[in-house]
Amino acid sequence: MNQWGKRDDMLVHETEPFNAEPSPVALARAVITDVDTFYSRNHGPVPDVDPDAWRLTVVGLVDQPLTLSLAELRERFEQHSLLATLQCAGNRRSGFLKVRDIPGEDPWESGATSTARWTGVRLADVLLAAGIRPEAAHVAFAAPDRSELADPPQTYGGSIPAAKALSGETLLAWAMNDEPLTPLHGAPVRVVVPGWIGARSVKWVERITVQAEPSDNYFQATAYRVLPPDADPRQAGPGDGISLGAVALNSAILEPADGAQVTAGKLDVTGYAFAGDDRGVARVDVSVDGGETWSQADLVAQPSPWAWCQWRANVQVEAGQVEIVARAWDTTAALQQESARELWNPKGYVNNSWPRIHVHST
Ligand SMILES: Nc1nc2c(c(=O)[nH]1)N[C@H]1C(S)=C(S)[C@@H](COP(=O)(O)O)O[C@H]1N2
Ligand SMILES: [Mo]
Repeated sequence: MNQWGKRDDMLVHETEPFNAEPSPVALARAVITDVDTFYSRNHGPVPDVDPDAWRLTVVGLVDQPLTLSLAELRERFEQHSLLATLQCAGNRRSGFLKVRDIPGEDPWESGATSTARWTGVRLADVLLAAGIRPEAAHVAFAAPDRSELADPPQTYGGSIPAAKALSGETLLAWAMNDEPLTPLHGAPVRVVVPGWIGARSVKWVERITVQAEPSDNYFQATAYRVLPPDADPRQAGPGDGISLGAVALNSAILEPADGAQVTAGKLDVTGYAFAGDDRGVARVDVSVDGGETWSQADLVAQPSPWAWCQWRANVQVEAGQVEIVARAWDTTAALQQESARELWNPKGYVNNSWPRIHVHST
C-alpha cells in the first residue's frame, strides 16, 4: 500500500501530482471498486483540509447564502447513497497515441474508470435551502488545490448545468464505500456528478456559486474540451472546442490481459461498458476475428443506473495469434465508434473506440 492508500500494483502515471489507475485484472475483480484500487486523477498537490475548520459556502443567485460546517451539512439534510461510476475523460487515451502523440497528457489505459457507493446529501437539497433563483443556469464548484498545469496557474473548479445540479443523483459526498473519504478522494466533502465526466466531480469542494454562465475556471473553460485535430492545444483559449459533460458510451476488455498466452478452445473474456447520464448499456458484442463476426456477451451486472455494466463472453479461440474486439450499444441504440483515428483530438479526451486486445493461443 502506498502513502495514498493505493495497492502497490497500480499503474502510476505521475507521483506529483498523483495520477494512478488499477490494473485491468484488479478492476475486473468486483462491481464496486475497493478504495485501494479506485483510480485517482489530480491536477495539483492533494490539499490537507482540516474537517473541523472546513466550511462549505453557497453563494451567487440564491436568496439565502449559506455557510455550513460538516456537522451542519449532515444534520440539516437527509442522507442519501448511490452507486456511481466515475470515468475520467482521459480514460483510454493510450489508444490515441498509436494514431498521433499527445505531449503533456498521461497515457491512461482503461483503468481511469471505477465504481463506488457514495454517501452524502443531495446537492439539490442544499440549493433549495439556499433559495436558488429561477434565473440560475449553472452551478460552479471551487476547490483549494492549486494546479500549475492550468494557464494561468489556479485552483481547481468546474460547473454543471442547474438541471443536473438539481437532479436527485448529484451528491455532496463525505463517504466512499461506507468509509469517510480519504484525503486523495476529496475529504472531507466532494461533489459526485453521476454519469458526467470525472472532472466535474470536484474534490475538496469549499464554494458553490449559482450563476448564469458556466464556470470560467481553466478546467471548465479551456481544458476538458475536444478540439479539432489540427488545433494547437497550447493556443486554445476559453470556449474553444466541445465542452465535455455527460459521459459518452464506452467499453473496455479487462480479461484476458492484452498480450496474454491462453489455451486454445473456450475462453472467458470480461470487461465493462458504461453509458453516461440517463443512458444505459443495452448490448455488448465480442468478436474473435477482428470484427467480421460477433457474438453477444452476457451483461453480468449493472448495479445502478449510474454505474458501469460488467460483461462476460465465452468465446472459441483457435491456436495462433487472435485479436479480440468488443463494442457496446446503449439504450438509444447508439454504437461505439470503430476506430480511434476519427476520434483523435489534441488533448486526447473520450477515446471510446472499440477496445481491441491480442492474445497468443496455444
Ligand atoms: N479539486 C479537484 N477535484 C477534482 C480533480 C482535481 O484535480 N482537483 N480532478 C478531477 C478529475 S479530472 C477526475 S477524473 C476525478 C477523479 O476522482 P478521484 O481522484 O477520486 O478518482 O476528480 C475530479 N475532481
Ligand atoms: Mo478526469
